[in-house]
Amino acid sequence: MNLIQLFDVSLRLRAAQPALEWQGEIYTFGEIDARSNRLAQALAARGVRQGDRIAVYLANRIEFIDLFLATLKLGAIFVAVNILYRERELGHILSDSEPKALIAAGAVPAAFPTWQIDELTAEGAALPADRPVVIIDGDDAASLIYTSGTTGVSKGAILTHNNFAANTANILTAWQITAADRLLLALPLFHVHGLGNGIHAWLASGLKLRLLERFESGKIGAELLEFKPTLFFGVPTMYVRLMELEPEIAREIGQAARLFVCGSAPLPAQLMQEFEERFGSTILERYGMTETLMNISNPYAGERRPGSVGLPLPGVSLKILSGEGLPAAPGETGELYVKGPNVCAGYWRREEASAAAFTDGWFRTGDLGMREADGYYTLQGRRSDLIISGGFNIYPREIEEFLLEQPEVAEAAVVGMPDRARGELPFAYLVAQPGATIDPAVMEARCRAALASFKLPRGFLQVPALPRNALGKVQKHLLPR
Ligand code: MLC
Ligand code: AMP
Repeated sequence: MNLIQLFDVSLRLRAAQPALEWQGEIYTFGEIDARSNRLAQALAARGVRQGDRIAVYLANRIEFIDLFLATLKLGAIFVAVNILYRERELGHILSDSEPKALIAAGAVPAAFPTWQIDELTAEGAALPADRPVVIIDGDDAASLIYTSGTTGVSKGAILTHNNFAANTANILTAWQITAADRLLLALPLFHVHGLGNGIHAWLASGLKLRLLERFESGKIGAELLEFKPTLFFGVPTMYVRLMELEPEIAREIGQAARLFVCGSAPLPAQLMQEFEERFGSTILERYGMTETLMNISNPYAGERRPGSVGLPLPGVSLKILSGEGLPAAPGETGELYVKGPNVCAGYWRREEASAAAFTDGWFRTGDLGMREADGYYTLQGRRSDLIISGGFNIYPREIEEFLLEQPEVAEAAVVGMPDRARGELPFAYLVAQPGATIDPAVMEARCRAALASFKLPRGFLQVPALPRNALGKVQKHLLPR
């Protein structure tokens, strides 16, 4: 089955029902279907064909959804790009995925053929709302989402229609999502949390969605009070921000809601407890990855265990291998491997990296964890030095490489510092070239211009040398945090 066939339970069967609230307007599922049909016609008129990549550099807005559906309807591949990316990061994705075009609103920080979304929408308005006739198989690629995996450069995880369909079916059943739900979505749509869970759960269940351009802590309380969602998906930082709401407001929001789901980074057990006291609702934590979509979730009915991510989702196989590559005993820490219909088809045009990511058909997550005797899984960190800040992944190596390009820098090591709200924040230790001095303000300005804002190191400390082991490898764990 392809995703459009899955979404037709809403797009066609609930055509007259309200589907989406966006900036005060209400759109029916039939309108969502028609808008994306027209946009698909406009894309086809510009030469987009099945298998082409369409890169999308947009903040959350209704046209993001139109483009996603239009791309799928043409059998093309949706390349979602983080709107916070700058020239360097965007340039890499464009040269790697070779899209037919980059679709944006306004100027983009890349020299690449760009189509303006407003022009495309206007072109589509003059075209019939007929759905393109294309045969799309479940194993066809639906989307490329860029991530660095456990090591190395950013690579496009190939997510097929079947991957997303399996994930959607799983979360609908696991979290009992139905057409009666109301979802307030403030997550960015360019990641699998917002797209694969938020948008797909909406279209496959027929629930009512209110989409926000982004999560703003000063406005979220009013949105929650007004829309009264039954369902909310967030990263831990969002729950930290929600704790700033007044107790009476929190209680009212909690009474209207049926379920708060949290993922993309560890949810501190204490935050879960404080949230429960304030909102009267127990957050359900789950664990996923770009390459695998959702793997493990606390149960809807049953114990939502603080500090644990719960039990494997239907069809998802998990194993934990200890340091020696042997199956870990209950309570023993090891690396998590995943197999199932949710796991991506590999990395776009990177056979070596794809082969390295799988061992005997099992995807190597790079996450460390253990299984308790009763089957609950607990995550305990990562094999790589990946930093997660506000739910956004940061690969220290990418920042280090940029810092090493600076003429006054001889050595660089970026580590994650603990942060109450964002989980971690990047921090740079630098060794200067002989005779040079490092000016933190200059470093900050250069990083700000070249990197997405969440990657900006919160400090640049010049040190005489980096701690290294006998083999010369930097021992990051010895750097003060
Ligand atoms: C954050 N910023 C944004 C933004 N989100 N800018 C534009 N659009 C957005 N959507 C920028 C801000 O400008 C600011 O930059 C900095 O990030 C912090 O923003 P803030 O306003 O101070 O917000 P804060 O309260 O810290 O909350 C940040 C946040 C954001 C939680 C809203 O980090 C966020 O949306 N995170 C979600 C990430 C996500 O979806 N991850 C899922 C990956 S998939 P400056 O320059 O002012 O500092 C995955 C798999 C899985 O991991 O399991 O789900
Ligand atoms: P991404 O590559 O952006 O999809 O991020 C995936 C990573 O986020 C995983 O490999 C985990 O390290 C982390 N992650 C996701 N959910 C959780 C969770 N509930 N607890 C801890 N880490 C998580």
